[in-house]
Amino acid sequence: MTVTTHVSPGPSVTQFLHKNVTLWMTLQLALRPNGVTSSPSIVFYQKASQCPNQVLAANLTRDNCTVRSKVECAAMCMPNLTCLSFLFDPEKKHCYFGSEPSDPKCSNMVPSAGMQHYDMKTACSNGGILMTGGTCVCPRGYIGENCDILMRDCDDGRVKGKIKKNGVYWIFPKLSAEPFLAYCRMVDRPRTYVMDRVNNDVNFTRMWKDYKQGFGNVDGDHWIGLDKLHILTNSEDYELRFRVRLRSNSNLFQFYDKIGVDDEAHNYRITFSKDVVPGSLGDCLSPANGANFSTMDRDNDNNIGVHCARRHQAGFWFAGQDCTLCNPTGRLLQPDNQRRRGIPEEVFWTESLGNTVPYKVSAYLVNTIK
Ligand SMILES: [Ca+2]
Repeated sequence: MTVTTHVSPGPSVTQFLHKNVTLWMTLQLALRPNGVTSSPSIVFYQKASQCPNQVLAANLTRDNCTVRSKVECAAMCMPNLTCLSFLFDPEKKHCYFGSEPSDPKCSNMVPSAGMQHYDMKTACSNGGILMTGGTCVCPRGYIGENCDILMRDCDDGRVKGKIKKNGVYWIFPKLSAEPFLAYCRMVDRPRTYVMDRVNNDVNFTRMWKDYKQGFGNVDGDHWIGLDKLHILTNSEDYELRFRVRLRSNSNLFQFYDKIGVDDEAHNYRITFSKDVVPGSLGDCLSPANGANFSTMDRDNDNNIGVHCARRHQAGFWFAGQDCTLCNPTGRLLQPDNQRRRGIPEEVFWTESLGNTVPYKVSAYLVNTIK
């Protein structure tokens, strides 16, 4: 019998161990124990990361051989179809084989400071596909070695899940009761989109209910919804970034740090750091720091004589005598001459843009570097 074994955790094993996630062991058998040559097969074993310092309680068979390492235990477990897990006793150098894996809630396990427990990996969770090498290709939004967790936001998916492809993902922020869809751009500082207006095929002149729940196509023009924005901004520390694209295709940006959006009972009041650094786009929101959200059917602005949302045909954080310095959710007219028409309902940005009209508008959250 020729058994070639190698521990194959890859270069990031130290990182994994520090994070107490999973240790991978890859075994390759060139020859079956009965002497019959077969194509190499690979089985993967993993530590039950959800059950640290615990081992299987029952259904164990001890092998009396002395082994050098857990890799040898894995090599003995692998060809036995009833062996679904094993324990390695590093002190006595013995293997114990289990006919069951650890329960996800660790209910069939007992504490053990010394022994090490490994489960055979037979599949990936949540519809993930097991690839050669033991990695799982996870469905959108799922991350982790087994696709067993959903990413909290786009940044989480990029950093922990190593996801590089832009698109729509399920995210599950800390304070959310359920996962929801978000558009992610997986750039160096990943963006969780709040709104996108690039195709100009979705009407943004909408009522309270729509702005609350979100509308449009998550992979196209859309508004994520104020309830989700409230959950996101209370779950992590973010900067809110606005991007305006001009007809010339040049992009202009404005950032707002420490962004917070209150809940519906407080009219989705917006707050952010008072230290606003004017970007290439220019500051619009500063006069609205602390303002309520208003829509066509809800006048929550503090302008007594004017229903600002109706004036601007938009849903936004309007406040003060002038209602707003910009109107990113107004009517996107995209005129050929690139000039503002001068009507309150059109999309416009601040005086920093002069009469130049935005052609595309996006807003997204970027995680603050701690
Ligand atoms: Ca008013």
